[in-house]
Amino acid sequence: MLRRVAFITGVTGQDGAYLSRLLLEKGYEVHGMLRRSASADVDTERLRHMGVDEAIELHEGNLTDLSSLIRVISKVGPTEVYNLAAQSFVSSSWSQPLLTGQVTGMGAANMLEAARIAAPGARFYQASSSEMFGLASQPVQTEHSPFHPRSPYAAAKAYAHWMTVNYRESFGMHASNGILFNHESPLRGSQFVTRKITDGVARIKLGLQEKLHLGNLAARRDWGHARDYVKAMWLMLQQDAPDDYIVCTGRTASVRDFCDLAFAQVGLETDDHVVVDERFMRPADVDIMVGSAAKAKEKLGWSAETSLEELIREMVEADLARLRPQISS
Ligand code: NDP
Ligand code: GDR
Repeated sequence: MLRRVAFITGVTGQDGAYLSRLLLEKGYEVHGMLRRSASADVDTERLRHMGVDEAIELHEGNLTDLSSLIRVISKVGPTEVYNLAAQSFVSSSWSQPLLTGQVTGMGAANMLEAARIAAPGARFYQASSSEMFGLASQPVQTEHSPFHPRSPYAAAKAYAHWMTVNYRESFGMHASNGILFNHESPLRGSQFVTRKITDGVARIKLGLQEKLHLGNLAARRDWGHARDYVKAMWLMLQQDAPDDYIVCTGRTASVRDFCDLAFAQVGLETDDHVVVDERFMRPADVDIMVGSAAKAKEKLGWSAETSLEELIREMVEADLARLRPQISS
């Protein structure tokens, strides 16, 4: 049988956990990169939650250290490389703009170089982002819409995106960009607004907290489920030719709408609990983001399977289940 070996950077993040499980189910040998930290147990929590921590092999490395990338890729010999690692929190990209540039932008260039040198035949996936559209000049974003990044994070992702296109055109690499819109799950980091809301709703319901402090409630996003979106990543690398694809639901909702749905699930009201707090406002925000996944549907046969209501229900239930032991002990 054909050898199928995947190497995933950012394997300890939300998407890394879902993608690892998907690839293992498909019979892949899965390797991931782990950056050293003092809290290694916490780092692999999502992989444990998915039940895949024992099944994948982890290698130490860092996106900013090209030598580590070359060494690990040479050792693993991947047939597919998924570059998911990034400083991915938009808000932090204003307080750490240079680090964000080095990891999210230059880190992707390091990965392209490492793959070109150490695994030239491997197919390459770059985690591009809808944030690149930023101050959008068109109501619905397509693969042809112009970029207007609104944060150091988005500017770094735009560089990584064009480097991926450039390596495809310059060296004939099978390198594709997945321009993914916001996607969430119970494994979403708790700083991101959706998980902050579902965690807050669960805490308030269980009497562990009274108020939820949020920033811009009017911001609108196109929110899908990470479980659906990692399927699109894999499909991109199964195509004969590399290309760039938007992955989204096509539906937009505001942060306020998300709150209303999440609070309603536990019989509570947004207005009784949410406090608008200047600390969570951004120097520049993306006011509205919605895309068209028509190309992904046509070429990859992909479309989002989980509705916003289903996503919110799953996230609130997971946070309630996680927190309940705290009130009974
Ligand atoms: P997470 O923030 O959950 O995960 C980021 C991962 O990158 C973690 O594994 C983290 O490791 C790792 N990482 C950070 N810095 C480095 C570094 N210097 N070297 C090596 N690894 C590093 O992100 P998501 O899973 O949500 O997203 C995956 C990718 O997709 C990211 O590139 C993100 O920018 C992009 N994206 C995400 C979208 C979304 O809505 N989720 C939408 C569009 C794009 P550690 O665990 O040690 O912190
Ligand atoms: P985003 O996600 O910036 O879209 O980036 P985030 O959930 O952080 O913000 C979404 C919107 O909600 C508003 N908001 C708040 N955001 C946070 N984090 N905390 C708050 O309290 C709050 N209140 C309101 C924000 O202003 C914003 O408008 C995510 C990341 O996963 C990126 O890596 C990815 O590229 C993009 O999605 C697509």
